[in-house]
Amino acid sequence: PDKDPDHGVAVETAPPEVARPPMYQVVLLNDDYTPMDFVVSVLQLFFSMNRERATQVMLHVHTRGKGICGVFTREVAETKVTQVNEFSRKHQHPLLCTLERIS
Ligand code: TYC
Repeated sequence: PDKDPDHGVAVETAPPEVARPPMYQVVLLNDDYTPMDFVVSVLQLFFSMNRERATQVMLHVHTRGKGICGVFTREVAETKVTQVNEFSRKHQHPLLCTLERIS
């Protein structure tokens, strides 16, 4: 039996090419009716933000009109958008979020 099967020959291979998937921002939109507390809860529930960060993002959206909740691959971003919009409708609030492709 061969106790040194590679015979000491080093073969250098090129590093594997790994493609980065397209990324999508989930963008939250302001409206005049959704209570601030509800928006903060949504950001905590669906985007794993702590209360302090969720409040910052909510106030940014409230004053600037829209804001980024997070950046995800397409399937994850689409799922977040659907979950937030269905949750808002279920609670009878007009809160909307959308998806924007980046890079
Ligand atoms: N503008 C809303 C209010 O004054 C609060 C709000 C913030 C609503 C962010 C939506 O994405 C939003 N009650």
